[in-house]
Amino acid sequence: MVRLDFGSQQQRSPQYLRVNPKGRVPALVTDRGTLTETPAILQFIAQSHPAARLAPLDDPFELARMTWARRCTSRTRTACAARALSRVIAAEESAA
Ligand SMILES: N[C@@H](CCC(=O)N[C@@H](CS)C(=O)NCC(=O)O)C(=O)O
Repeated sequence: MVRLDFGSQQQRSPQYLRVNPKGRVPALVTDRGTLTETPAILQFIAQSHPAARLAPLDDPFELARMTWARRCTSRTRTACAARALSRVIAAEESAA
C-alpha cells in the first residue's frame, strides 16, 4: 500500500499520474490492470477474497443494491475501500 500526502500534492506527481491520470485516490493496481473508481475497487477486492465475506456475492440483488449505495455515499467510499483492503491484508498476514 502506498500512502500519498495531499498536503504536498503527491496525488498530482508524475509518478502517481502514471498510476491514475485523474490524480485521485484510491487506485488499485492489479495483475490485470489498474482500477481507479472506489465501487469497482471494492467489488474487485470482495470477489478476489470471497472467504473474507466482504460483500453478498451469492445474492445478485443485494450486491447490486450495495454497489449503488456505495456510489451514493461519495465521502465514505474511500474509507470503505481502505477498511476492506486492510481487512484482506490482515487476513492474509495472519494466514501466512
Ligand atoms: N470517483 C472517484 C473519486 C475519488 C476521489 O474524489 N478521491 C478524492 C479523495 S476522497 C481525491 O483523490 N482527491 C484528490 C484531489 O482532488 O486532488 C472514486 O469513486 O474513487
